[in-house]
Amino acid sequence: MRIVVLTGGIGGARFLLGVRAYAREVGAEVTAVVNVGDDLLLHGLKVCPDLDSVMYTLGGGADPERGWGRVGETWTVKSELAAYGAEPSWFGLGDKDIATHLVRTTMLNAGYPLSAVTQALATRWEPGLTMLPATDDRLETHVVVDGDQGQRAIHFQEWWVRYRADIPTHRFVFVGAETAKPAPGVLEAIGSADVVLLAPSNPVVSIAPILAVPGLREAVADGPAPVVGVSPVIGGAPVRGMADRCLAVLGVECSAAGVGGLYGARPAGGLLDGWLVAPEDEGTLVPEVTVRATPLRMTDEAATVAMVRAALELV
Ligand code: GDP
Ligand code: FO1
Ligand code: CA
Repeated sequence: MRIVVLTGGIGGARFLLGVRAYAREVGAEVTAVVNVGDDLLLHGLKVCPDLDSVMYTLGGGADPERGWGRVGETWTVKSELAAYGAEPSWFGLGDKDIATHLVRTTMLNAGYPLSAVTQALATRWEPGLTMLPATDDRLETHVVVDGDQGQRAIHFQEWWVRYRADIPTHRFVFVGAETAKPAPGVLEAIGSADVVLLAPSNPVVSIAPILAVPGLREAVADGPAPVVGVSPVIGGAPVRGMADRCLAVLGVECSAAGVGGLYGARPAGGLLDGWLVAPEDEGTLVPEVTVRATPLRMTDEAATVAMVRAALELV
């Protein structure tokens, strides 16, 4: 059995812990197609937050409280940069994390594509599944906000971390998406999958940038595998993070029905065959999609495995 998961960072990484455990039980192969829209170049270093959240979480090196970055992190470089007045001061790289970015940036500068670099980094962390960036090409989420002289676009991280998604916002732009190509192996994985799962990731800034890579949405929507999504919204609120603010920008209700409707039904040109919602959202309707309610809080691996099983039983 082959399972493909489209995923962002923290929520997706926790879901993948359950997918990996399930896959080990039944002998399945897992491929995670990971968002790169959050990526940024900082102090000359290429930082890939969602890839790193997945890699550190599956490799047992993630900080469980923060969700991003390394456990037992120290911040010497950050405070030295601050002493120089180096900007941006609103985004901090940990010392251990910086080693990852140094290796990644060195390899990228030597000409290796991000997918090859990701594979190389993963030899240390042994995530137990194949991690593929959605694309090797530059694809960055920018956010169009109100500025002093009309609208301006800022990087997603500035919007998310500096402004906490709490400024007048018009839209998201996936810079580079038009000419991006799916990374090697992505279309093949989707085309030979037995099931495609949409992790309970942020639909607007984690899943949408993956689907914005030309050919990728089509591969999922028109592919042979059934597609099941897991709601990141429970009882009208994201479990953590600011997906509510992202959905508001699109004018989509922050609810399991809202997110399910945003993905849409495959027969209606959308993505979903099945949609898993929490018991709090029992009765959610998404036209032409099989909806089932089951506990969706990823409190531990067993709870997450149960979610994965429920997702697979849906199709
Ligand atoms: P990010 O890239 O680090 O922001 O992480 P993702 O996009 O992969 O996941 C963020 C989403 O995960 C948020 O919208 C949360 O609501 C969702 N999430 C986090 N924990 C849980 C959980 O236990 N259950 C469910 N259903 N969703 C969760
Ligand atoms: N999030 C913050 O809120 N503040 C930070 O200073 C910060 C630094 C950071 C460094 C590396 C990394 O991989 C992630 C980091 N994050 C930080 C998390 C990240 O900004 C976002 O949560 C994600 O991009 C949204 O998925
Ligand atoms: Ca993300």
